[in-house]
Amino acid sequence: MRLGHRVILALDVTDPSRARSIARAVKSDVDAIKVGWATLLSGGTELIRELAGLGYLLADMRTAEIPNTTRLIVEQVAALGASGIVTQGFVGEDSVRAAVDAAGRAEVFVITEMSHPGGAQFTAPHAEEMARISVRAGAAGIVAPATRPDRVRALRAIVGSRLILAPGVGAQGGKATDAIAAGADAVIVGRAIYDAKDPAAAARAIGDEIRSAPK
Ligand code: NUP
Repeated sequence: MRLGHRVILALDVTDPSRARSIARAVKSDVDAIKVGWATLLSGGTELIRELAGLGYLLADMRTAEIPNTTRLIVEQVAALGASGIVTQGFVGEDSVRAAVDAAGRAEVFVITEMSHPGGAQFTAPHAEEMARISVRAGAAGIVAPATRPDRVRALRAIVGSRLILAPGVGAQGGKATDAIAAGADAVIVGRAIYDAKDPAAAARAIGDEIRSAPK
């Protein structure tokens, strides 16, 4: 993933025509567009292929499966044209390795500690181990919580130069500049962009805020 704006749009929009128009409007102000199950189930694989044609598509199908099923899912997602694929770290090293192997040229990002309050219950106590697994398995990077910048900082110490993508900015209460200052390479932002009156302007504002933050 090449990062310029350091902003990734989470396009969790279940009206396919709205998803299409937001993606087109915002694509030059973000580094990637992330889609998950809600967008896939509402717009179908046709929409996913179309979005993949616009630029870097990060498919957040969040495989939490045994290695063989992980492989089958990741192969399908890669075939839709995704440049990046998100998988869960808590499934263990064998499943993470299966995702990396099946992804081919697509990059794999591993969720470590999740950004919502429940993420502190079970994922936080094991996030460091998940980060280590991600590095060993050859993942491109990890997903870590913008809602807890101190945790981003702790995980940065483990993953070295691998990418850290941080969701939880805006609607979940995190601040983009705090996450970046703590060591995130980019923030993942959904509602604060796609629910804005002008999604492109909202994306630009977050990118500008990151660019103008003191280093
Ligand atoms: O820990 C995570 N937290 C999180 O919010 C891992 C994620 N993949 N996400 C995703 O980031 C979530 O599913 C959504 O697509 C996006 C955040 O959206 P929003 O809270 O900015 O609307």
